[in-house]
Amino acid sequence: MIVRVGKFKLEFNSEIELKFKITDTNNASTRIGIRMGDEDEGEPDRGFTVLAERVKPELKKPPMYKVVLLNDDYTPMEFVVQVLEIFFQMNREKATQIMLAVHTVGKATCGIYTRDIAETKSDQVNEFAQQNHHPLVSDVEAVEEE
Ligand code: TYC
Repeated sequence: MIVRVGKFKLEFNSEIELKFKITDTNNASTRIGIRMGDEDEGEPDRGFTVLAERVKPELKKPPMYKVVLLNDDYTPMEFVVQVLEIFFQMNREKATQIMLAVHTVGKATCGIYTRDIAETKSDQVNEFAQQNHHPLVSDVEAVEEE
């Protein structure tokens, strides 16, 4: 069997089966390769060496965004609680707690999502408030990366 890899031609007298077990620990992965002496570079032919190298994971976590609810003087508390129940799947107790945090502190986070989901949720809340003639506004803020 002849296998060409770039400028190399690998010739095997009989088929060789190579089996690799790659164990992923701590989100790191291992890259396995085969290195052969490059005779063009004056390296002797010593068969091949198996190399194993730990590499960083290629997938990065996506940046996350908070949907933040802002206080105002006119939106009824009951309406804010309903918004939190409908758009953020909170139960009444949690929704009341977040509504009161907004009322006393000025703003509070209702949920953390990827960018598209955060923007959609915020738009839905703002549209729902307008349809019901309340000045309630939510906004999207980037979560600081570690
Ligand atoms: N401050 C409002 C009131 O006293 C209640 C309120 C809470 C409004 C949270 C907006 O995001 C808000 N009726």
